Amino acid sequence: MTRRTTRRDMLKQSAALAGLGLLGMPEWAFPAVPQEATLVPFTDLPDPLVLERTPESRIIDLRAIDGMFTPRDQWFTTQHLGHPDVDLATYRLQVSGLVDRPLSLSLDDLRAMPSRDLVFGFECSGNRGPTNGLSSNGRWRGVPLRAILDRAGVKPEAREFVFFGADHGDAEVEFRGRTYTVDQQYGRSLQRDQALSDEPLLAYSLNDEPLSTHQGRPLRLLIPGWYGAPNVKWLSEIHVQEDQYLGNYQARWYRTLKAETIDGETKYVETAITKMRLKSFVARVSRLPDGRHDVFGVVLHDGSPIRSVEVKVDDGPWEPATLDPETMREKYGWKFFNYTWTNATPGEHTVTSRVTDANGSVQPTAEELEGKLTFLEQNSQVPRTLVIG
Ligand SMILES: Nc1nc2c(c(=O)[nH]1)N[C@H]1C(S)=C(S)[C@@H](COP(=O)(O)O)O[C@H]1N2
Ligand SMILES: [Mo]
Repeated sequence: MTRRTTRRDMLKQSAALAGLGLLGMPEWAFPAVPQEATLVPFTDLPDPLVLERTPESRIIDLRAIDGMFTPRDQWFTTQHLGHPDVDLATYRLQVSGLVDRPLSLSLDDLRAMPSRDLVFGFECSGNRGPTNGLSSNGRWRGVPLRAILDRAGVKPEAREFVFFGADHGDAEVEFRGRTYTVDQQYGRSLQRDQALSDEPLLAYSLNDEPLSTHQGRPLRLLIPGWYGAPNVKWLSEIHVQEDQYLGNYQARWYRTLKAETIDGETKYVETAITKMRLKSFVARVSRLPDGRHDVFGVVLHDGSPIRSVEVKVDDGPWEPATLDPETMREKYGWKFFNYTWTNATPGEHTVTSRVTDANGSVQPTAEELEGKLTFLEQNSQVPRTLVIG
């Protein structure tokens, strides 16, 4: 089942979005697409663009973003082992291993605990341009992980906190050139200081509705500022142990191999997929009635304050873009930016964005990322191509 998004659909959508613009926010008009604005098609996307939309996975169409929060039924979604059957009536979250009081919590038990909201947008670590549609933003609600662990009482020797989903299935384990296909449960782990920090959330709702099956009903782990993979869906067990957890989706499937130059010497390093690497991308370009063009885009990051977003047309200078103050209020949400392109000439152009954070990290170019051999964490600048008529 795939959904075709034709250019005509997109134009209809932009007209539908326009009504919202009439609410009028003088400095930041989002969506900055007035009624008469027309989308300029990207030539780096096939037309029509066919985005994967199966019952189990969904890639979002960035050109259709029409608000800060991605609606629950449009959130991007993916997983490795399909959707497990979870019976909500008999569901229990088990907390086991190195704890003083092992727990078995029903949904009612969880809902009776103090809850907290979290605005958090994330992307799959495999997300990349030009579609970049494995990303979304939402308002989640749930119980802080810390509260559950405090209730269980973590023993002093506990080092590793393993989070298992209810999903399992055949997966490949490679060892010295041989591959073993064995049944595996989806699992991810956190170290002690990460697990006991105040940040991780066990979420049961998204945008004020219970999680859908896609989002991990009834309960998922969320680690603000991190990539998608650690946000374990259909959470069924938290196992506390001393040894390092080496499951497939922790130790092998999700890692990055890259060359680093240390004291003039090239070293190859392997790192785990944790915090999101600073990324921005142009999501759409629309022609305004007065002939100017609006460049609208998105920033994804680990929650460090954003210093600036800049936009460049062809090989011109980097020009400052405007960050949307509403999205800037949320530490872990995605951020929107706008740039008004005033003197677009007919013909082919590229439009590129780059983001810089307060730590001085600058979104790299594709060339700067060449030393990264594996494809995850692809956060390079994406030059979008289009033709002005
Ligand atoms: N139990 C479980 N949780 C999982 C996965 C999975 O396969 N099983 N996939 C992870 C990956 S790789 C991503 S990108 C996110 C996707 O979350 P979403 O479907 O809510 O967008 O879920 C993560 N959590
Ligand atoms: Mo992912």
